[in-house]
Amino acid sequence: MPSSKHTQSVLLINPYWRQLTEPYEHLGLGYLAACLRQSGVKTIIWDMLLMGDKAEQIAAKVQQERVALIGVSITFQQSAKEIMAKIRQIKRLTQVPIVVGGIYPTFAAQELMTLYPEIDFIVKGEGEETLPELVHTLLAGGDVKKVPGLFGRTGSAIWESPDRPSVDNLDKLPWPARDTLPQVLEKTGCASILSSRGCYGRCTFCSVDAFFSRFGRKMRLRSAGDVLAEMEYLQKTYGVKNFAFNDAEFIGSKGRGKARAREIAEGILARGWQIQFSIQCRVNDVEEELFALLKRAGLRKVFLGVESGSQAVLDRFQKDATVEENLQALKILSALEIFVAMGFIMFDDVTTLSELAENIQFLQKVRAVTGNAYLAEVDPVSKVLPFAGTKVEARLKKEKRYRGNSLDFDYAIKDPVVETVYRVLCLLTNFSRKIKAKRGQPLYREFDWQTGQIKH
Ligand code: B12
Ligand SMILES: C[S@@+](CC[C@H](N)C(=O)[O-])C[C@H]1O[C@@H](n2cnc3c(N)ncnc32)[C@H](O)[C@@H]1O
Ligand code: SF4
Repeated sequence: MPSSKHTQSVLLINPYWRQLTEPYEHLGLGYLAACLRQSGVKTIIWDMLLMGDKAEQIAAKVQQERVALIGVSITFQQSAKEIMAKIRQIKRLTQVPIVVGGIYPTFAAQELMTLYPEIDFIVKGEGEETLPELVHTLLAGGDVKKVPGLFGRTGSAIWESPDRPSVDNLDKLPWPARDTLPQVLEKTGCASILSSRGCYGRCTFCSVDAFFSRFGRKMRLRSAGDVLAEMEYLQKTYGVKNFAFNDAEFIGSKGRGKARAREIAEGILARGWQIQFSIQCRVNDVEEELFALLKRAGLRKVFLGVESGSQAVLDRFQKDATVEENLQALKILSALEIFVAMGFIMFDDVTTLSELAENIQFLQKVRAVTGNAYLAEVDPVSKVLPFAGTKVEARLKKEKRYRGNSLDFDYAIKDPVVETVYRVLCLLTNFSRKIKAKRGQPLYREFDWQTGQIKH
């Protein structure tokens, strides 16, 4: 596209969701912007939390920048209803074609397009190749049905083009655009970075596995060299000192994954960088020697998928981990003084009273063996959410126990006594959270990037 003030552009929106109060970098949109710009398309990122969430503000930008296509990301299924109401307003004011993408829209495309005529396209899977091809086809007046990786509509009919395989070699992708980084850094002190895509696990509740397995290899890793080069760029260009690795599974497979994690840690140490970083990983990734090395390199916080203190539940979730491995990982991380936030799912649709008791005993044991100083609190009312595309969703639907639609779903726990326990716990937890909020106390312990200490 020739560049002039009359050039048409694409506006990528990270929508507002009332549950998210802290800004973060939307790396998905950063990657899409980098690819669009590489293909010559002027691209603007609009983060509603940072720039404003009024449809009128967006409509004004659309007019000012001659926007030809609006792209909206739906990252969290629970936020979709709120976002769709906003999309409706934006469409009414602008009449510009709207494309939606993300893990949730990929699996709920038919439903979303049927309920919301405001959506013109949904990109299935990763958008780095599909979105630029869609934009160029639209601008050239070509046949969009020939673009792989899309849902679209012609009149009242919804069509779907074939899936597009994901980009296999992640090192070939441009690094994500960092338009919002200065503002995010000012507010949080931390930049995000993505060193892999997908996960080698197969948990029944997880939409990461469902999404990435569908379009290519379950898990892809960037090379350590490419990751270190991006980290260096972020330090030199933006003064970044704290990195949140966004990977759902930072370590990866036993052989290559662990070797790469080691290479990244050694690379940081060899360069003498004084940085801090956080990761997410599985319990069976946690080995003392590797994590001691990562700690020396700056690892301060781990989000760990513990999920349950009952082996029967771990097996039901296809977690491929044991209660013993859970305890062992927590012990190692606590001994290394690395802060841990546990992914813990207290309830699912078939939780029994004895499984609940096992969870409580397990959490007591965790406190005893770790000393508790480096652990965030567990949410007592966490419940499996049947996200679109997951095995849990498919089963609940098959058993006709899934209520509502993907924008507003619910299910009852089979055992009525457990269901009652869950409801009472919800009331008590909400009450105690309100009191904490009134007193200005944080709901959970958190690692504070600025001070390097745990906030109570
Ligand atoms: C980092 C992260 C966060 C960060 C930041 C979010 C972010 N977007 O960066 C924070 C900490 C805020 C966060 C919070 C939560 N998260 Co989170 N998070 C992630 C994680 C691990 C990585 C996100 C990421 O960087 N992806 C990488 C980029 C490249 O991918 P992407 O954004 O999906 O974009 C690509 C495609 O989807 C597509 N695409 C996306 N948008 C668009 C838009 C258009 C127009 C197009 C064309 C294409 C397109 O193209 C992009 C490029 O390939 C994901 C898991 C995952 N791997 O995706 C979970 C994930 C998104 N989180 C999840 C959840 C549930 C949460 C929480 C709600 C959990 C909780 N109960 O607290 C909270 C949020 C609310 C709260 N109360 O705090 C779920 C969402 C499930 C669902 N289907 O709804 C996920 C998928 C994890 C999971 N295991 O299921 N999260
Ligand atoms: C990225 S994983 C955590 C790190 C690592 N991949 C693991 O699983 O050990 C994300 C966490 O979010 C939670 N989670 C994901 N999908 C969920 C769902 N459908 N319902 C409830 N919790 C969910 C789980 O606790 C899970 O451990
Ligand atoms: S290990 Fe974590 S990211 Fe992987 S499938 Fe399980 S919950 Fe999802």
